[in-house]
Amino acid sequence: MTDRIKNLIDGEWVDAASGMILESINPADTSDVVGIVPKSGKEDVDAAVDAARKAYESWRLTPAPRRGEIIFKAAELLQKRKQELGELVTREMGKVLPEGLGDVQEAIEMAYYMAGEGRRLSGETVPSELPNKDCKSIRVPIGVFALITPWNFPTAIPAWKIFPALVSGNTVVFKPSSNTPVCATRLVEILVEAGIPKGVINLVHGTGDNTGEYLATHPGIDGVSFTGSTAVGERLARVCGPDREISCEMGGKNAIIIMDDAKLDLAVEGAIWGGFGTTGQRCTAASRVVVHETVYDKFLEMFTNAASKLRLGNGLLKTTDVGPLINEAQMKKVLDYIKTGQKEGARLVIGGKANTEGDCGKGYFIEPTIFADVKPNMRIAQEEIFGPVVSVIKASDLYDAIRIVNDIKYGLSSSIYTQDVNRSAVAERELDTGIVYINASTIGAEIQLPFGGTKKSGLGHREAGGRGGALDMFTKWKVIYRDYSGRLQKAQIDKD
Ligand code: UN1
Repeated sequence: MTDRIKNLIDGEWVDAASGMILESINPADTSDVVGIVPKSGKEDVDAAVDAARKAYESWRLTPAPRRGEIIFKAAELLQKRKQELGELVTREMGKVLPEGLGDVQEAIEMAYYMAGEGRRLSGETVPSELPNKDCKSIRVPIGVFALITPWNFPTAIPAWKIFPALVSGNTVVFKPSSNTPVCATRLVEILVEAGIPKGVINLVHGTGDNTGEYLATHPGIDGVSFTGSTAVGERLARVCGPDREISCEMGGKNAIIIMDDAKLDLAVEGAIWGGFGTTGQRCTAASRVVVHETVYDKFLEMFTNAASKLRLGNGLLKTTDVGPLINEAQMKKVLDYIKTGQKEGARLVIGGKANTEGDCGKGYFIEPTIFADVKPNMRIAQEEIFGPVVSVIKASDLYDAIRIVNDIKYGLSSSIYTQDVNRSAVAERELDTGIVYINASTIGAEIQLPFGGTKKSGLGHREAGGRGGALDMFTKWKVIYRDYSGRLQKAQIDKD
């Protein structure tokens, strides 16, 4: 069944003013059209921004606990519909069903967490230097936010942005990826059902270069939160200029270090999950594995053996371990990187080609691919591929491994497998990434802690929860001094 999707503008579900449309296609079976969605243009974005501006005046004054209650209701609705929404994630994006359900679960967790923030959003009260005077800092909303999200977490990443933006008192114009518009629409429908007032969230479908960039640079927008490639994020930051808030969560080239004392079985499982989970299409994917030379051959043999058992297919089937790539362009990009790796002299040990056998011929499938003897400076070891391709690199000791992991333009996540507490402490201190895992893979961040990276992996504020997380993205600080002495008191001057 094909869903006929609309934009949501000022509480009304509407088509694009131009009547233009886009199709959302199931990447595991390209004959399955998941949705037909509006291809929005300037007029649609203008109307959405206007609606959000109007709604901001009452939403910012709605008590935060009340805003949180709507989000709590949305969490309950997401929970109730988890199965149906998880299946939709798999159908529209391709990841295997347990991961489709995990995508929805991440949104549920974020919704509960941010609903609670409605009763915190805490600032500080501190004593004043002067008598009969008090001082406090409070968080205030920023205004109207443009939220631009990718396709690899079609429910979770929108939830990471929408819930904290709304609980903080901002209103929103949401432009999801044109690859996963139906998942995005379901999430917005749930917020409507949960009682979000009209205009507080507006949804415009369309492509990044037209709709997304026009929205981000719109004069009625006060802040932008974007997740996607480093190239697009940096471009947006440039075109947006300095007069609006912008945070971008961008690329990664994450690495697992495997030391000679690691539990190899566990490390292999972590490398498989990090490298081939979500078909390698996570910004946290473990696309490099840096292995201590004494266990290098053994690890490579075990890793290759485990990868050879992975079954490609439609993610809705229980027998599938690895789903498709999102679209033809992405498939071509990954195949080009595989060719580049071969030309650079890396040793292809498994995979390396598209799979068009049987039902795989209906979609965009590439065999899980491992390159061995990769040199750290090769392009396949430096650039984000966003596909099921892992580079295995040899290291002589812990410091050599850390140097290899850090010697890259990205800094999102990293991991080390070791049984030695001292080595893990050194790695924790030295790895220059926003997230470090010990004896776990590079994927699977939890929502109650800040998410994001160093260097070209992130710009602006971190996402998700906790101190230093999304509330910093979606609020600004205001400091209030109240003097009830009834006389002029001069800070710094009235001091004997
Ligand atoms: C992403 O790939 O863009 O830590 C986000 C993880 C997930 C989020 C990934 N919780 O892998």
